[in-house]
Amino acid sequence: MRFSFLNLAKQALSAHRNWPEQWRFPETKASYDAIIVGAGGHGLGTAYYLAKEHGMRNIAVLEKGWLGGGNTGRNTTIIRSNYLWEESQGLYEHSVKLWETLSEELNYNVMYSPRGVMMLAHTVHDIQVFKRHVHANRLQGIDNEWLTTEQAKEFCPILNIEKNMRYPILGAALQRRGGTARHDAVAWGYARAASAMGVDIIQNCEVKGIRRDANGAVTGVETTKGFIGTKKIGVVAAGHTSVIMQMAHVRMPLESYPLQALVSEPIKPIMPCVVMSNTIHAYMSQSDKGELVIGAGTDAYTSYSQTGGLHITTHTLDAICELFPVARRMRMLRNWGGIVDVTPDRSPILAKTPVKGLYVNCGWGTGGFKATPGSAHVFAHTIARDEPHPINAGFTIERFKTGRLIDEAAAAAVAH
Ligand code: FAD
Ligand code: PYC
Repeated sequence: MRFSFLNLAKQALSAHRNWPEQWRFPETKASYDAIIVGAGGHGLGTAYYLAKEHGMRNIAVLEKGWLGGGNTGRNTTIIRSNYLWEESQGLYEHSVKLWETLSEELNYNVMYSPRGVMMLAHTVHDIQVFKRHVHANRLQGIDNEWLTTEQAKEFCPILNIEKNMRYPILGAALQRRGGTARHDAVAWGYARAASAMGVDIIQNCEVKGIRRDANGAVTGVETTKGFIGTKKIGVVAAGHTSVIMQMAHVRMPLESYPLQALVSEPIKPIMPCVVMSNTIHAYMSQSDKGELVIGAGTDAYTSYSQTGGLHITTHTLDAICELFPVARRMRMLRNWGGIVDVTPDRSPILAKTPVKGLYVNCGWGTGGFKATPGSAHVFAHTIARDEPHPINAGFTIERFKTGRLIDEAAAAAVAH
């Protein structure tokens, strides 16, 4: 189905059970060369690069809800590549470089804004960890620098640097090329460009089963719109990966948690950058619409709820009011949650699986938005060539058996 507002509206209406068959089940082909499960930024981007760089045009992206309605449309859009280990630096830096030219590439303004991401240190441990990251990044040619407390205040004048705070600010790590983008624009930009190359994007189409032949290779997916055949399936369904992989009897090292965020009423610009504090569980930036965008840590319990505990938000707002006293009289406009899937080493899985024809892209936890273009680019390579791109070669499922982990718990920058 081609990408147009009329077709999208038809698909949305087709969810209604009383519509005639031809409306409820708009044209899906009987089979595709590849099927991507999940129309978030990573899934749509994968379809785009499969079509553009690997000449695979007979592809479908299947989405149980609506395009970009998962974490892609629910996140706080922080982009950065200041991770610790070489594997992660390679992956996230690849992504930041693609962000820099993505609007031109897609002819769609994704509003990438490299306004700087500053991570606050409140303890001696924080200082040591962040300085280690600064050095590790600079050795790889990735920008990251250490700021004193006063320099941090100069970079973000609304920051409270009083010494009598609960957790005084002792310094900060700053990645100037880090920043933000517009979440739904990424999804729509990739969707439009993929569709123009012939990719089918099918909403209201939930994958309920994975069929395999006698040798174990995939042969297609059972969906709410019927069976669709394919020899290649890419699962890109953040938060729900374990459920889908279980359909092929693959057990994943993942846990799903709610993660939430909120925005204030819109105000004139007061904040020039992104500020994050893992230690006190809060981060903030200001959107181009003027809202203060505030994020919390994950809930303490696994769940598939897209809301999250209220006590988590109130804890975060306490921290925000202490860090930015100017926010104390602001009102909240709306809050929401998403479901993130988290691996034991807080790094993603981006790989082939033990099942022939089944590929998985998951485990981004609280931090996969920044990775959208880079992840999609190397995942498309992995699916098309049936082997990983050098950039994602280390992000296997097997590392949880061999012990060759990529521990990025400290770089996650959001409380887990
Ligand atoms: P999604 O956008 O979630 O797409 C997956 C899709 O799969 C969904 O649309 C879902 O409906 C679909 N699906 C699920 N099951 C099925 C099925 N059975 N059949 C068909 N479709 C299915 N990351 C950052 O880098 N920076 C941030 O600032 C940041 N902030 C965040 C704040 C919050 C509150 C949250 C929740 C997340 C945040 N993240 C952030 C993480 C980031 O949002 C995700 O890692 C990223 O968006 C994942 O993209 P995706 O395309 O893999 O998943
Ligand atoms: O990974 O930078 C990040 C992030 C910020 C907020 C949520 N995730």
